[in-house]
Amino acid sequence: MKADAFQGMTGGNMLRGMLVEVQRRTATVRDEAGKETLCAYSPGIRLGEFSNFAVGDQVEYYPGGATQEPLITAILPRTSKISRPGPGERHARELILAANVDLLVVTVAAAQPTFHPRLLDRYLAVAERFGIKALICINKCDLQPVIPPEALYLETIGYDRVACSAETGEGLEKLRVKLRGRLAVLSGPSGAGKSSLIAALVPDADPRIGEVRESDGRGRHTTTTSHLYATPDGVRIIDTPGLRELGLWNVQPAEVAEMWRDFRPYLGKCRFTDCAHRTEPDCAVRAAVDAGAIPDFRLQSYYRVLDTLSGDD
Ligand SMILES: Nc1nc2c(ncn2[C@@H]2O[C@H](COP(=O)(O)OP(=O)(O)OP(=O)(O)O)[C@@H](O)[C@H]2O)c(=O)[nH]1
Ligand SMILES: [Mg+2]
Ligand SMILES: [Zn+2]
Repeated sequence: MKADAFQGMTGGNMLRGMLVEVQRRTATVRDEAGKETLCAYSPGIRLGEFSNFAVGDQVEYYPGGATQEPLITAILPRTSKISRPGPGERHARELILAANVDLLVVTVAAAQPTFHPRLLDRYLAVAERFGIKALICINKCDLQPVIPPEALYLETIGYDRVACSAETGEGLEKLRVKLRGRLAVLSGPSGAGKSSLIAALVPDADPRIGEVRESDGRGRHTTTTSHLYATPDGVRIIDTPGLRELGLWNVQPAEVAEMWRDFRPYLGKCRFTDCAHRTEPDCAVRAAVDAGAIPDFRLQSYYRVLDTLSGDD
């Protein structure tokens, strides 16, 4: 359909809104006032570099009329994205999981599932890769109130943190203040309590919440699609599935080291320019670890991500 023909049909009555949920044939658009409209995609739309429609995308849409169903007609440029590899051969295509977010809330549990610093580091690296500010959210502090030393260290290198409990409500007000005025995405392993936090923060939200399996203490991948929730007081937050594949593929080892912000002062100072900071002699990063300037867990979590890239994990 030609653009002007479409304009004629809709009377030029186009609106702007943000995608709150994306399905194969339809997407839900939310306008400024909070009104949601289920729209089909305009057949003529070309996604090109946008790859796919994603939660958080700003779109133009026609809200529907007597002869025409609601239709999304255009997608507007993104300020940011987070993505994962798409299905198929060598993950050639990227799949955008959320667009235009300006805060990545790395959500982990203080216990159940067990706290692993390498998971925190992995998600922080994702934020670094996509140039999005990160906030560490340690949930389930009702089960384990002591802040892990690794999280204390991460604060010293500039990562903001909040400890909270979706169960008791502790720390939620602090979290709410940090979320206000932003478009945030909750990311982190399955079972950390992302959906539970949404349910506690957003009135009327009713996300699915799943038990942590008793047998292995892991989450059950309860959330399967991303969804954007909003409150009247300016909190906009996207719930996502706990995805391992998030963000860190199709990158070179040298790029991975850049995502460890405490490594940066030492990069380029190793004897070998292509140093992977493993066993090479005169490695400035390992020297910094040996000297206690960087804790060992950071090196271990960096190795873990490198191993994942080469398929050993
Ligand atoms: N004790 C305690 N349990 C919690 C807390 N937050 C969530 N849970 C429980 O943890 C389990 C997993 O919660 P979900 O909110 O489904 O976790 P999720 O991060 O959304 O998991 P996925 O959707 O699978 O990625 C549920 O049994 C929740 O009741 C908390 O603060 N304290
Ligand atoms: Mg969930
Ligand atoms: Zn090195």
